[in-house]
Amino acid sequence: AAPHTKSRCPQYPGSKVERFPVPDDKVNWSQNWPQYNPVSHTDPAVLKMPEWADPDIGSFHPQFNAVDGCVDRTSFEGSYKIENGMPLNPLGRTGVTGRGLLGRWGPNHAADPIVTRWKVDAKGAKMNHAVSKRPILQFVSIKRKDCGEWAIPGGMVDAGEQVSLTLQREFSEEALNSLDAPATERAKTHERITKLFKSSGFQVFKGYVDDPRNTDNAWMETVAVNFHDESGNSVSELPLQAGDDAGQVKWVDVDSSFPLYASHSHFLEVVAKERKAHW
Ligand code: RP5
Ligand code: MG
Ligand code: MG
Repeated sequence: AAPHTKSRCPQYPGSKVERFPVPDDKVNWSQNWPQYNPVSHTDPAVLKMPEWADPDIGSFHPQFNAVDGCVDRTSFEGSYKIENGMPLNPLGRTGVTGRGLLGRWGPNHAADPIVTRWKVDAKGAKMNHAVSKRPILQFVSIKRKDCGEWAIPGGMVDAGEQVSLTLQREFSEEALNSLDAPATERAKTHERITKLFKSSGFQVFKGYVDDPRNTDNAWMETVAVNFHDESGNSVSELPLQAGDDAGQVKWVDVDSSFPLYASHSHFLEVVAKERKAHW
């Protein structure tokens, strides 16, 4: 497969910054490339130092490749290199240095909850795909407000937060709009979905995400977990409502032709194969 691609998208998201074009054969840091001259970019929102962001390098000396206080700076991809005090993207060059829109130097940890059910007809019978003849899975997908792409309702692991909590919290915020719900309703929803999220789920992926926000010094990593509502009477019965960084939410048929944000399509392929569903 080609090395990270979305991490080399010509224009950096949310900006007018153009990445230094990196051809496939120059992505790997081991390729000597003296002409490489990437632009440095860190979004003003990050420089304002909200709680989810690190200070700029200089007086700031985080512990890379370690759990640094509440912030996990270890990478699922192994030990990453530090050059001039800055961590190097383990997948290679992206054409931009600095942090762009990402808060952390090095790995920025996220969690992706993939909530699925079987597609059924009016009588409740599983529906098979006309071509593959396999049953069709559906997953809860959100339309991201930042770029308008459909995606898994994932989000960043807060400092010190357990990934299992991030999975349920982000799903509740983005697909059930828990942030805007009154406390009583929020408690009810919490109770309804806790059973599904407490089931261990199927770990689909753990590692680097080919996210358009990645830079040479900051990148996304995730743990993607599939929670499957086999009988269709758990989350399937809850009304979906988009919230936080999600503009829309709906059940989407799992199918290779449906374009998704970052490497999310790859995660769904793994789920489809595991559940012997249509892909
Ligand atoms: C992707 O960005 C991850 O796979 C996850 O879905 C998402 C987390 O970022 P935000 O949704 O918080 O922007 O790389
Ligand atoms: Mg979120
Ligand atoms: Mg999100």
